[in-house]
Amino acid sequence: MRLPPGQRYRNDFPRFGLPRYAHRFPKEANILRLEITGDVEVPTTLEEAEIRALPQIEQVADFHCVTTWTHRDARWSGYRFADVFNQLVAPRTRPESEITLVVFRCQDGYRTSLPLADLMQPDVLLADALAGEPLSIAHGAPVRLVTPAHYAYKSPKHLRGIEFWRDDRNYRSPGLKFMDHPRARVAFEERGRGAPGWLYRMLYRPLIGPTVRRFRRALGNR
Ligand SMILES: Nc1nc2c(c(=O)[nH]1)N[C@H]1C(S)=C(S)[C@@H](COP(=O)(O)O)O[C@H]1N2
Ligand SMILES: [Mo]
Repeated sequence: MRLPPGQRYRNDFPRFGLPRYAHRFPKEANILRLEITGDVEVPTTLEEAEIRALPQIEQVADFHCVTTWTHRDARWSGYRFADVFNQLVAPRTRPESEITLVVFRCQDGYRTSLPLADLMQPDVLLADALAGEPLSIAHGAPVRLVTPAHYAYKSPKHLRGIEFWRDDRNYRSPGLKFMDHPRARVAFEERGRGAPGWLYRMLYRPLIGPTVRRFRRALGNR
């Protein structure tokens, strides 16, 4: 598999993210449950049994952080986002409102969004296992999104809720606007909004080492 523009392989799979999330951990890492809100008929909670009744998918894919590191061949298992939407959510959305934007809320306070159309691709999973083991705290317990065609900041960990909206008026990104591309597709090097790919590479690369160490230390002190 060819490495996308500006990416480099790393041998390990570090715990990573915006520095401010290094010291925040999920409160309910063992409970599989998702709050569904937004432009839906009535807000609902998807319980573990409902989610586990969906077809189980296993998938191997490279994992691309926007700061330019790539972890090769991550083996995820879980459920297709499209199955979750079609079988569990769509029947509960308001018929007059067409959903275009999905917002993910995490137990550590992180959030991100993607267009619904991007999430309906068959490689987008709600993953609850990595390399055959239940997700660790480091990698997103109890459940995370995995979307290999997008930079990993669009793969939220420790999911708590998913919001389905007609437009983007209820979403504000957790970082600077400059850092958040609405789609963030790896193949098109959509690292952020407003600046060319090479500039993000140059700004982000020096942050990898310190960020990996900060996240590792925080996990060790937990
Ligand atoms: N809840 C949550 N999800 C998150 C983040 C975070 O800080 N908190 N960081 C994002 C970023 S920038 C990256 S690169 C990946 C890192 O995933 P990993 O810790 O499993 O390597 O998670 C993404 N999802
Ligand atoms: Mo990232």
